[in-house]
Amino acid sequence: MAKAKTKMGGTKRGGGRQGASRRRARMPRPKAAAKPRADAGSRKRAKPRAASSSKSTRAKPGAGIKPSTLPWGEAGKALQGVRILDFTHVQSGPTCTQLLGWLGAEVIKVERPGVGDITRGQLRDVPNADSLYFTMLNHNKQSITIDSKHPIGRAILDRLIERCDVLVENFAPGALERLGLTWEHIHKLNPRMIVGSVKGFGPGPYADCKVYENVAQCAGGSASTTGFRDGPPLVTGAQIGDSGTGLHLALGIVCALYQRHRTGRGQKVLVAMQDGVLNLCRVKLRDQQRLKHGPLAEYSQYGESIPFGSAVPRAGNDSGGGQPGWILKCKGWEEDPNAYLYFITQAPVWEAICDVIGEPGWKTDPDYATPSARLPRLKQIFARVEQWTTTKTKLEAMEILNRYDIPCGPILSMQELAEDESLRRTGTVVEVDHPIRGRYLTVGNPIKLSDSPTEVTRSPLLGEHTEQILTELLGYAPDEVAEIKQSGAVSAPQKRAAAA
Ligand code: CAO
Repeated sequence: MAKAKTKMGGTKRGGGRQGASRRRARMPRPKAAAKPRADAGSRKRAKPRAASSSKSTRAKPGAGIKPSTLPWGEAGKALQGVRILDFTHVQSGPTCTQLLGWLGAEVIKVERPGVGDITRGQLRDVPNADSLYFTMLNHNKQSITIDSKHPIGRAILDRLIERCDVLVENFAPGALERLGLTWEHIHKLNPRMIVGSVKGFGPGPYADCKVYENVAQCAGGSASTTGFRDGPPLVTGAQIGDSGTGLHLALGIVCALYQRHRTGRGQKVLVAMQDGVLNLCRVKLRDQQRLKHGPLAEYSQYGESIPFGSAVPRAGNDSGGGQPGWILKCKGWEEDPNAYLYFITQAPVWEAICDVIGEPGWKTDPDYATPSARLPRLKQIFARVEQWTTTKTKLEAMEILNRYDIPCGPILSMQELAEDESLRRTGTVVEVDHPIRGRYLTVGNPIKLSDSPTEVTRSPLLGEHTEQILTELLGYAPDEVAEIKQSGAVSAPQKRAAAA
């Protein structure tokens, strides 16, 4: 597999998840193929201690292990040894399992034969190649095709459940249970299994709804607080409903793995997209409560003497914190839709701001000298600052403002981010090779661990690892694999028809 290596911590070589999995693949096949490994998820697992013992609950997993003497970045990956059964599709679930894969987990993606994750074919830019939608969310995974509703497919899944540490799914509510994969069934097969789920809503009136990104943004409080006061609610480009929930789920899973060291048992981890979005909008729930005690003085509508209603209003480009900010035009704005800069009138650097924009008198003028005096005049102040920013490009302005620690941010386009050399150096933007689409650009792992460098490997082709997983991981003999293929449990319907 093509790898785009991303390093940090001063090392040039890493253990390599793929390498690790290849090494595992060469190990002799387990005798009694169906026998699960006893130490799923941890190579050397101490006997689980009774969770009720106060002594044991204080025990630190891994305490007593001597610090590795291997060079930084060469002591394996953070989640090495963790095997994920990945039932995810579209964006929220795949974000979670991709992240776990980047952190070193072995991720086995189960896909419907002949079809796969629906995003393989969505928004296709290259004929017959998996879409960027799919490739950019499914790095560092293997793909096995299984018809989960076929009895033999179900038997294969049971074997996988026995051998994995975590099952992750984001099916519609009830779909996993309809497949027969209830918590009771899974837990009976593998008491150590952690089951991570994304759903649109938590238990309650909407629990049965299917949910996509923008639905979650609307239901989680983001849309009602995004946009301009006199316009309709807006959704954001950041995928806080899907990717945001996937990130929350990944954290929950890692915590459950950690807790399992003490308890010896798995648990369910649920993140509802509405909850994930609301968590990201918590400052707006803060403001909702502040409203009871008076107007929100840092919102520009306060300065404009527009009364507040009973719910938090949309605040345009007002800064979310107590430091007033706004997006200002820069040189070239007439032609370039991204020639803008976010400018914050942070109180401690107010005097420097006055000097930079050429208004030294504002330093002592009682109408401008204090934050509270400025609040009713923010519109006028930003108009004056904009007179200055329109004489500079956004990067020139940033360079000057940074000299005085004046907080600001250029509005960077996707084109600029794609070409940004520093993001490529850190591995936040990486190029990956794909056998059908060729080289493409993707976002690498934004989480940098100094002892667990990330290697971004390309997304798998549909069913690319089916045979390998059946034989090497699940221990099926060649004649059994032939029978499985013949049964149609792992092949596309047209192949099944041909086989019949
Ligand atoms: N073999 C056989 N059947 C399979 C299969 C396989 N390998 N993989 C999936 N299926 C089946 C499921 O079992 C389900 O069957 P039933 O309807 O009979 O139970 C069926 O495929 C459809 O699954 P689904 O309902 O999850 O998919 P959908 O396209 O209808 O809905 C989505 C998609 C995302 C709306 C829904 O899955 C959902 O609400 N998920 C939870 C919230 C979520 O993650 N949303 C984010 C999506 S990204 O924007």
